[in-house]
Amino acid sequence: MRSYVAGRVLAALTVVAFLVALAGPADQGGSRVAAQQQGQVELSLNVVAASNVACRSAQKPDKCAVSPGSTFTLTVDINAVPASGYSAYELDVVHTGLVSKAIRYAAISELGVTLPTAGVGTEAFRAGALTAIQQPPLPTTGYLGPLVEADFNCAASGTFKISIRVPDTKVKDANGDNVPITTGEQAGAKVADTLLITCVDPLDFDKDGDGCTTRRELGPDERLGGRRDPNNPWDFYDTNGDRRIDAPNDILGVMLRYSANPALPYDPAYDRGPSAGPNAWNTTGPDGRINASNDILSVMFQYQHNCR
Ligand SMILES: [Ca+2]
Ligand SMILES: [Ca+2]
Ligand SMILES: [Ca+2]
Repeated sequence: MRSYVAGRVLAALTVVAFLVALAGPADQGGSRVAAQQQGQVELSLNVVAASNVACRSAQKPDKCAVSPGSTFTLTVDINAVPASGYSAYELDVVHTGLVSKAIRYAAISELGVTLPTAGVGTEAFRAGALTAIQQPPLPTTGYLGPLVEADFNCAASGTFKISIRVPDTKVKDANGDNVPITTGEQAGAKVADTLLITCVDPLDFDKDGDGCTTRRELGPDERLGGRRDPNNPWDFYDTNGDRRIDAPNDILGVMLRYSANPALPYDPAYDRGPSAGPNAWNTTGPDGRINASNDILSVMFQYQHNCR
């Protein structure tokens, strides 16, 4: 029995070695346009929702806050694959400044042959799985969702970058050939996705990216950014990112783009939709027109509101 199991493991490693040998040169990369074409694999990083975590953007987080000293769980997800599916993957995830505590595979029956994970306790990890132990052509799967989970501790204060590194990350078709992975450039390296983790109290994190922390938005004083919604990015009328609302940049900027008689071209940064209430500044997203009631009045009501 033991030699049978050992034989199976060796066979798996042999197939993987064969697949890796087949890998050939890196994914050709290409422009954003090419990346959006069909037939590519899309991978992303996410953090499992928990009370000690807040992430910007519900669909695809790019920045998350985690309470200092607490643990969070990262997932590597596969979100899009070619119609013909895939037979194997190998992930190369770099997380400078953070040290993984545990790495687990998601229970996916179609990708049941998993490789031993590598990198626990270091600043990078590797994990891979395939559909079957046999010579190509391998069976394929169209599975979408989390592939791997990794636990981390936000021990230090600061902001840490996690990236899925390409070309060391590979996804294979039935013949063991690389399926192109959607990538972006980051500091000269190709990455399938990047996520920033800031070890800070989620209340002191600007979850919706409007310039005010969640603590400020939940506060009682609108002049300090309060009486707002920490999940509404449109309720602080800062048009230039300086985290306060003044006359020359914000109020004048909106007035000069008054749609009925514009002196400057339309820019969605200066536009808001109607207020969702109860206050004039609790506005919805751009509605394509800069008018008196939604826009000019709303920004004037926020004069000198300050989130610095
Ligand atoms: Ca905010
Ligand atoms: Ca807000
Ligand atoms: Ca408007």
